[in-house]
Amino acid sequence: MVPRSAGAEPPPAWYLRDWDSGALYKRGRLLGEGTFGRCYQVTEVTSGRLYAAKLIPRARLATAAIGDRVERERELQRHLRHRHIVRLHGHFTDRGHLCLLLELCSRGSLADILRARGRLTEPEVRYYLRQLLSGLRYLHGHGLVHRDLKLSNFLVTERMRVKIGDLGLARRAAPPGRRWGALCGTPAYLAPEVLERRGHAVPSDVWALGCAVYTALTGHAPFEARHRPELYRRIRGARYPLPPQLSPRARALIAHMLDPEPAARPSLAGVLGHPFLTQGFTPQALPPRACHSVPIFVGQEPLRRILRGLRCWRGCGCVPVTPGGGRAPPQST
Ligand code: 9ZP
Repeated sequence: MVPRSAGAEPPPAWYLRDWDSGALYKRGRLLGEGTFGRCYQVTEVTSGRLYAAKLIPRARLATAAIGDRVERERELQRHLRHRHIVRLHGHFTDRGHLCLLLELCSRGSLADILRARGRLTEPEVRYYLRQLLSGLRYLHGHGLVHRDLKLSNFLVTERMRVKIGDLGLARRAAPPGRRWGALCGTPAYLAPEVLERRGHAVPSDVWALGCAVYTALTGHAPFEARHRPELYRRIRGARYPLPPQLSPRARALIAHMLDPEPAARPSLAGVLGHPFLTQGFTPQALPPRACHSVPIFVGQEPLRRILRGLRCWRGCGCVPVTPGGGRAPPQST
């Protein structure tokens, strides 16, 4: 007999029905495998609205750990409303699947973009980081820590805005003196205090965000090792290489966010006010082609003013250049 792995689960039906509201959803393409089930693009048949649906086989929900996580994600996200946090639009069960209807971010995750690009430029990282900080300040302001910040949880919308997703591990920040002890999250981004079971508080989110900034700028994670014990030794000692291609301000920010002592790390307001964010050029918008290739910015005055007439119609500070060297015509989206 062939053992049934997660991948061998039968696909959900072509149509999914929310029997409470009567809404019918057509299943579209597979977006990827989430932690507990497959994710599909779905269309609400009457309105034509698109969503990202997380379909979790009910058999898996019976496992206490998964059931709890899904329940928590549902409960947390129901009350959260912010332009940089992925919205949960609703949930229902149909033929053995729990379906979480989430906001569709049609350009995939920053991890997908990084895979296509190798690494991102500093202006782009400033652009995304500002939005992520805004979403994270909202979460922290609601007394929540995310606990699994990483590039694959940062989702990019059609209009190139970034949103924080996957709140399955998010929890209420523990009161001072009492911190959560469980070891969870992505191993490479675990903060030293989390490894030492001193709990995950706001500074541990700042650490993970620092790891994400480093990864976006260099194309690889700050802490890498073939085996877990070595990885954890490096994290505990905060031993990582700072490649010379990084600007002094980027290095300074990373070093501050990756301070082994949680209390020494900057607050989110501190990150926002860091010279890396306040002094470099930050585009107002990014062109969709930045998902695949390096955007060209004309960020320096007075050249910027001179070339204003040449600027991209999106107002993103990029100069649309066609392969032939001429200006690209405006595209419609
Ligand atoms: N990715 C390939 C390049 C590898 C995609 O094609 C792709 C396309 C997407 O939209 C068309 C997409 C993700 C990947 N969209 C999307 N994914 C989400 C998501 C929203 N939008 N989320 C909302 N909350 N959590 C996330 C999560 C689960 C639905 N994801 C992705 C995580 C892995 C697969 C889907």
